[in-house]
Amino acid sequence: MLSVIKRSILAMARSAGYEIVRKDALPTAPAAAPMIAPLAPTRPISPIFESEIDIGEFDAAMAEYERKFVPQRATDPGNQWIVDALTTEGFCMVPDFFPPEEIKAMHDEGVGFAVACANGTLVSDVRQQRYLEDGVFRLHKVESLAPTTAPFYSDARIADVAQAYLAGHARRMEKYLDYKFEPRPDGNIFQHFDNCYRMLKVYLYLVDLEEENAPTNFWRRSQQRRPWRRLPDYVKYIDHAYGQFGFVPGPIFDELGKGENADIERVVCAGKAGTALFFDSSGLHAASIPRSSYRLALVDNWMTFDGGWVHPWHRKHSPPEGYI
Ligand SMILES: O=C(O)CCC(=O)C(=O)O
Ligand SMILES: [Fe+2]
Repeated sequence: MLSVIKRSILAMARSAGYEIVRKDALPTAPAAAPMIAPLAPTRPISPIFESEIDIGEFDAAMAEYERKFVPQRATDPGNQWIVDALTTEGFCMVPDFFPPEEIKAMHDEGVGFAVACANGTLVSDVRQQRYLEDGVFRLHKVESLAPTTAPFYSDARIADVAQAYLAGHARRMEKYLDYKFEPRPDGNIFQHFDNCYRMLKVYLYLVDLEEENAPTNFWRRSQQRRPWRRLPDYVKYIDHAYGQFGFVPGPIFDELGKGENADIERVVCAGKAGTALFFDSSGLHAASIPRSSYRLALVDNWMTFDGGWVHPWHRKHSPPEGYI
C-alpha cells in the first residue's frame, strides 16, 4: 500500500520535472562546524599550590604569629576596654574622642585641603592619593598643612592601644586625611580584609557619618582566626594574585552569619563627628558609597613590624618607615 502511494508520488514528481535521486546517491553532508570554536591556548593561570610556601608552612607561620604577637595589656588601664573589644569584636567605636570644638577646628581647617586635593589644585610635597574613578582622595601628612589635626596623630591613647593590640610590635604605616564626596563605586566597597595578620586602623570622623555618607561596614568577629579564614588567609600570605585584595570567595562568605559563624555580622559603623572608629582591618570590611554630602575623616594606620612589615605585600614593596 505504502509503496503504491510512494510510486504515484514519485511519478507525479517526475512528470512535474523534478529529478528524483536515490537516497544512497545523495552527497554526504560536510561535517558540522563546531558551535563553539575551541579556546585559543592561553597562558595558564598559575596554580595556587605552585608556591614554594605550602599550606603546612603557612599553618606553622600563623601559629608562630599567634605565639609571638599575642595581645598585651594596655599600659593605661583606661584603654584596656578598647583592646578587649578589638580582640573579641574586631572593632570599637569611641564617641567624643576629642571635644566638639576641636573636631570642628580640624574639620574647618582640613576640608579646604581635601577639596584642593580632589580638584588637583593642591601644590604641596605631601603625598596625595587621588583615585578619580573611585572618588577617593587621601592627603598624607595632613598635620603639616592643617596643624589642628596634629593632636590626633600624637594621641597617647591610640599609640597605647596599637602597642597593646599588636603586642609591642606596632609601627605606624601611614596617616592621611580621607575625603569622599561623589557616589562612585570605590574599589573598596567589595568586602575584603587587608592582611592575614592583625592590623589597626583608626578613623576619626570629622563629620557626622550616617548611612548616606559612606560609613565603613565591618563584619564583627571576622578578624578571629577561625577555619573559614584558612584558605583566604593562605592566598594572602603567599602573596598570590588571588589573595592580594583580601577576597573571600562567595561560598565561604555565604557561610558567615550561620552555624559556628552565626556571630559574624555586618555592622554599619555610623557615628557622630568626633567618633573614633578603631578596627582591625584584617577583619572583613567594606567601604560604602556616599549618596549625599561627603565624608571627611582622619585615618591612622598601624601594622605589626618585625624586621619588616608583617604583611606579605608591604614587606616587599613599602619602605620600612612607612608612608608617614
Ligand atoms: O573607606 C572605607 O570605608 C574603608 C576603606 C578600606 O578598605 C580600608 O581603609 O582598608
Ligand atoms: Fe581595606
